[in-house]
Amino acid sequence: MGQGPQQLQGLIRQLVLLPGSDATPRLCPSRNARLAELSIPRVLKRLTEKPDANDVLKYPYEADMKVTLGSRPPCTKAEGVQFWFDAAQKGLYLCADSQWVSVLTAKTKLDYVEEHQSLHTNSETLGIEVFNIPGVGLFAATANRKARSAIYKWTDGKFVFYQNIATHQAQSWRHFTIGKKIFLAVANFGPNERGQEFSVIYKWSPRKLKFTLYQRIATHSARDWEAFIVDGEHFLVVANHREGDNHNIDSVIYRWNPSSQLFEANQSIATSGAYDWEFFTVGPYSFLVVANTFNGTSTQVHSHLYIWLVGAFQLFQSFLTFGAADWEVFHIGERIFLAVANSHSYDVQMQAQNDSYVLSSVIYELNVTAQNFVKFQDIPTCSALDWEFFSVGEDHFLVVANSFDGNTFSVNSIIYRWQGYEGFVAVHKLPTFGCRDWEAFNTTAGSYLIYSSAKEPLSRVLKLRTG
Ligand SMILES: [Ca+2]
Ligand SMILES: [Ca+2]
Ligand SMILES: [Ca+2]
Repeated sequence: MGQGPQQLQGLIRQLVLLPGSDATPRLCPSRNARLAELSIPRVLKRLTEKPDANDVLKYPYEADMKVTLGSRPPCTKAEGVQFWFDAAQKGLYLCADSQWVSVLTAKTKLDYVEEHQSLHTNSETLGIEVFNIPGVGLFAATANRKARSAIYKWTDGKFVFYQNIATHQAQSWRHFTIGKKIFLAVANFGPNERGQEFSVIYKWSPRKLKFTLYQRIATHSARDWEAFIVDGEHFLVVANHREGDNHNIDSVIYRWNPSSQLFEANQSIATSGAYDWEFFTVGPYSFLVVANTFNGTSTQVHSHLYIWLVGAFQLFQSFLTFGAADWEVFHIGERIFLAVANSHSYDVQMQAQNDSYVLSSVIYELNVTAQNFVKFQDIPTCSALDWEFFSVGEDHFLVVANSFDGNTFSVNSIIYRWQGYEGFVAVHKLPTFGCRDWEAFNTTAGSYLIYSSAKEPLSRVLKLRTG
């Protein structure tokens, strides 16, 4: 690979490059050089996989194929098959009928992140919800520990303060819509000034251009709201964490009553220190999964997955979890995964041996034949509180909120990249402090991540560098 930096001719199998030994950084010494280095072996890997019947890879690709790396060579009726890999654009072209035809167009690749904005918040922030109001803009609602939580509006490429809302140890916000109505529900962990515990649904007023109080719902140390639709009906479910010292209480599903225009209790589900609900569908089936954190003596409890059958959610599968704080569902192609964030292994009886924050969080995959989720991958985490899945081009990523290792809140959160049969592989470390929640979002200017800190009044927006 050392010779001729502009043009290299050879057989395609000679192009399988070892990481770091690749000449493309010298071909295009730009700050994007690493991208070329990343993408060549991937492109070639696909090339060497079994060819699709209907694509150009049916050509015999060992014997007579020539690859040119570098600037565009002439495309003539040369003998054999001629490819050109455009290292700058990361595209692979085939010479056919005297024309270069794109074979594998370069896809957007992630070159990781850069600091974009330090968002100073009212107080420490737990959950962050990013949402769009059509015709108005992009917003972020932060669930702040102290007396009020804030809503920010994306203005000139940054989040700018927009509205304060009185909350009580707010844990998370959930945005949802019903028809044209736009709502935002907050999970209040603490009681109000009069000792009453309520979580509150706010509605966007198109006239005032603000969120205004819509409905209060009695909750118990609420951690999370999830909004979803089943059979055309709108629902909300709250994660009731505990009532006094009792963690084994009901969480409640509420159904939107179109006549009263209010949410009404519809089904109660027994939970143990419920922390998070996640709704998803698989084909015609609707599922709801709860993260159970603690039963009063142990964090080693089952978290349960429910399926909607004949008008109610019924137990479908149970997972042993360790202080489960978040479930994240995501799709990669046809495959469906569920990731749990395990935050703490603790058991009153085995306290000394067993109190740990450094433990595995688990990714499960739906096995359609067996009709259940099976363990796909263990990922070591440090008191994981959130998983966020996002995609860049054709690549898929998970970022984990690592919050605590038993000694310090200064721990790295990690981005993992989907690498097919290798599963998720750690590709990038991000120093975080008491990291609580990650959200991915897009604007016309690019893709971003935002994360909150439950330990300092500072959230950060990161811009994804893509090439
Ligand atoms: Ca949730
Ligand atoms: Ca999540
Ligand atoms: Ca999140």
